[in-house]
Amino acid sequence: MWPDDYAARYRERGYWIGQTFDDLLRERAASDGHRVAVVDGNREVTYAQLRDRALRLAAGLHKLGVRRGDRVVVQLPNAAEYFEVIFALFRLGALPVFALPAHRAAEIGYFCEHTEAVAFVTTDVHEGFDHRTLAAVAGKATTIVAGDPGAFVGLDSLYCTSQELPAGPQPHEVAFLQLSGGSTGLPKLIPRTHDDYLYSVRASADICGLTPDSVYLAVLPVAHNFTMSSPGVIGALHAAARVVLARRPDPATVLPLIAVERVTITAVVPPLAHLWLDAVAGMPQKPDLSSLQLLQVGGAKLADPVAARVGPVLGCQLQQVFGMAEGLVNYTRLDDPDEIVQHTQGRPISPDDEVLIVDDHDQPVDDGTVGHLLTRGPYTIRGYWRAEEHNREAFTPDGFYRTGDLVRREPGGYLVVEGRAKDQINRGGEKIAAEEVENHLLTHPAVHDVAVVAVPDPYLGERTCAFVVARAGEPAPTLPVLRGYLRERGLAAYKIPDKVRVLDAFPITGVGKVSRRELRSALAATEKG
Ligand code: J2J
Repeated sequence: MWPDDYAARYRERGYWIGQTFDDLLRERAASDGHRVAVVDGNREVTYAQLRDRALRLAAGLHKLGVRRGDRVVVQLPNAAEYFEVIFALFRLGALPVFALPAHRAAEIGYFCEHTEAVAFVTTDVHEGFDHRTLAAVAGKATTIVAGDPGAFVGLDSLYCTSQELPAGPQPHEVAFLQLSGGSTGLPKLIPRTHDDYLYSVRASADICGLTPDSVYLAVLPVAHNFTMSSPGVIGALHAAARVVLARRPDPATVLPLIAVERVTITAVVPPLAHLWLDAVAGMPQKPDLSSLQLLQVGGAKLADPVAARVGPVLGCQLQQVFGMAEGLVNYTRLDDPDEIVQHTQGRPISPDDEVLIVDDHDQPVDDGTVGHLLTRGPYTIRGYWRAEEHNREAFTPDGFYRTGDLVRREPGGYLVVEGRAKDQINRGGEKIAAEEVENHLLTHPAVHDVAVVAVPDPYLGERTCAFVVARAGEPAPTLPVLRGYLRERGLAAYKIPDKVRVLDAFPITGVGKVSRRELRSALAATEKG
């Protein structure tokens, strides 16, 4: 948590206003109750209905034993229930732990165990996968299912007639646990408070020009920090705007939705922007995208040629967003010149976001020189949840978060992302911690040693390659064998390596570590050859 003098300053400057998520929805239901908050297919939920259903669900969850401070793993697709569940938990002061729909037994089991979750809320079948099977790894958590519950508790059965609820949480308390992209063996959890998160949401809504007439299309998973807060679905609710949910991100689903719902703003990762641009450019009859004002692109570096096509092909403005679930979010501004919008990843939200760019010895570098990005501020965490040892490495003694990103600063404080120092693969915006995948692969009998690295990819930006040293006397493991093995271990599909290369030994750096750089260039050389 923030030291007292910082907390006092953030309050004095009007960033932390003492609002909880429950306050936000209550205020919106009072001022804009009749307006539509969420559109999910044919279903429309008004602000008043959302508030009413969230309270009834809070009562049902309370009856089931969910209490203030308890953790609840939430894994839901882009559906209206998501909002009812999270606002019910916010009302109780129970902490949602935001899992992604792509997560499988390995991740869900870990989240439930590590957070000692009392409940696991998921869906029945989504994208061909039966999420109810994950109940097997939920441990002590009660499995609650939206849709057909099978043998488990049905979410529908929990909406009680309104009843007295105990006092809710305080604004300075942790509201939820968000997931870190991570670079270590096990995913880290990010504790965000009502005060700090809602500040970033309000400021983001302002920067992105949201008004009650805005229509925000949620394309990426709603629980991802970008979709949730930059300004995302919570920003839209803050602005009394309308959230439209896309069940899938493909052009065939999304383009008609934009036309019919008169969407004004949406957020995507670079490969999706690329896909939409190609789809629209190739259509003889252009879809009606006249309502779309702003396409936000973030999560991974946007290539210059793609950035240049957004305006001409989609007829809307581009905004680059460089953010992280740990806090700091940078935006290009709506009135910035094209030069800045197309070639930088924006500047921080807050005048009190402290940005340091340093060399390998933590010494500041000159503007224009690439260095490690460190940051501290009114909505950037000071430590991961229950991860004392890791926190000593991930934060400086004076509380700066080491983002692991390599950036350079341009005039006006605009940042350009130049690379990464952390052992992470950014596969089209989906983050993969190399060590997490390595630890799974090391349990395979034919694997003696392994290093997982990013390899460049024209579409996704990066893909994953596992370099493997085979165990003596064992047949060298192949890509299908290792992929099948990881799937069986219940690892999310996006973390499963795209390539495998078997080596006799690893190149070693001066300090005795496996040289990932040499592995990457060896792969680039063999691919060219
Ligand atoms: C290059 N790298 C980027 C960008 C994120 C808004 C937008 C994105 C996220 C997000 C988010 C990048 N160019 N434009 O939470 O609120 C890489 C960096 C960063 C990491 C964070 C938000 N935008 N990145 O992507 O927690 O490496 O958040 O440190 O998933 O993504 O990942 P994540």
